[in-house]
Amino acid sequence: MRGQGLEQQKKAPLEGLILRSQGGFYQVLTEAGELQCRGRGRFRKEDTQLVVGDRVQVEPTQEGCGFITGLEPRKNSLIRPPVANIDRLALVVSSTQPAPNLLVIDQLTAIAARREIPVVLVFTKADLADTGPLAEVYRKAGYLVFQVDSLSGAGTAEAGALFARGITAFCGNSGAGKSSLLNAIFPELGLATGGISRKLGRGRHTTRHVELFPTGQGGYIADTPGFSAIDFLQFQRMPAQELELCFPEFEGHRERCRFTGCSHRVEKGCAVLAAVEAGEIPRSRHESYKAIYEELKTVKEWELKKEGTP
Ligand SMILES: Nc1nc2c(ncn2[C@@H]2O[C@H](COP(=O)(O)OP(=O)(O)OP(=O)(O)O)[C@@H](O)[C@H]2O)c(=O)[nH]1
Ligand SMILES: [Mg+2]
Ligand SMILES: [Zn+2]
Repeated sequence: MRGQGLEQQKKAPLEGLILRSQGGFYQVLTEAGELQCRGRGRFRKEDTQLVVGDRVQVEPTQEGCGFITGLEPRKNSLIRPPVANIDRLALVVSSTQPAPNLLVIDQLTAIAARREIPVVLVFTKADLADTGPLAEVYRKAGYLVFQVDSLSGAGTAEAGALFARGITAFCGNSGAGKSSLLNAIFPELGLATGGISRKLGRGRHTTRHVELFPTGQGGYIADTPGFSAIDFLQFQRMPAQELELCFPEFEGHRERCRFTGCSHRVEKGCAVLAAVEAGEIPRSRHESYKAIYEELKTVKEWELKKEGTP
């Protein structure tokens, strides 16, 4: 009897947070420290994919190891980067080298809005280009914006104060400066950056996989590999008529269009178009809206069904 009790005690599942996922192994932070885990049961199969940020139940086995046996419902999730339960998405955008692609930024802000994930924008390389005009567009659209020079550290403290708490996923093109920004804010991370990798001859995509790093102040940050625009166009579709809900600056205007079902592209009496003309809605944002709308309109029903969680 006593032996059985001990056995049960030993097997009592622990609550954990997936910090890293690589090659079928998950590094899970539990009250008993970090455990290297594999999935058990349905988590071994491809249909329930576990991602970084997942809250899970773990059965410890031998020293430092365990099995994942349960998954808590997700608050939210992204497919690329594959991460769950984030408090915000930080879009890291290079103001130059590489030049910013506003359409890509606006696609990402729309996807995040669709998934009810708050977005902040960080414009990097402020030492090389004037980030002011870009910052103005996105402040006007209602986003929180930071302008940083990660090499000198200018502007990074303000951003760091926000990122210290909660879970922040960083997202942006390869070379945008995600790892450099994180190193400026959290020097103890020592993340590899483009400059270093070129010396090692590894080429693009310095960051290889998603990983949560503790900030030391209760929060976590996820450095993610750079992406190409295709990744999210293919995987995260939405009906074109619902795109207007993903542009926060349309609110207060789109309700006042003359026709219900107005697509805010060409219609007479469109209050969104009027706001663009009046300079109240940034023109580049509206251009992106139209481009994404056209793209979404061509999506077939079976493709819409693909929208979902990993
Ligand atoms: N001048 C200047 N250079 C920067 C700044 N931020 C990053 N860089 C440089 O830009 C290059 C790319 O930076 P990374 O931090 O590796 O970019 P990344 O977004 O992490 O790239 P991936 O890991 O490939 O996705 C490096 O050579 C950095 O030194 C900045 O604020 N100013
Ligand atoms: Mg990187
Ligand atoms: Zn309209």
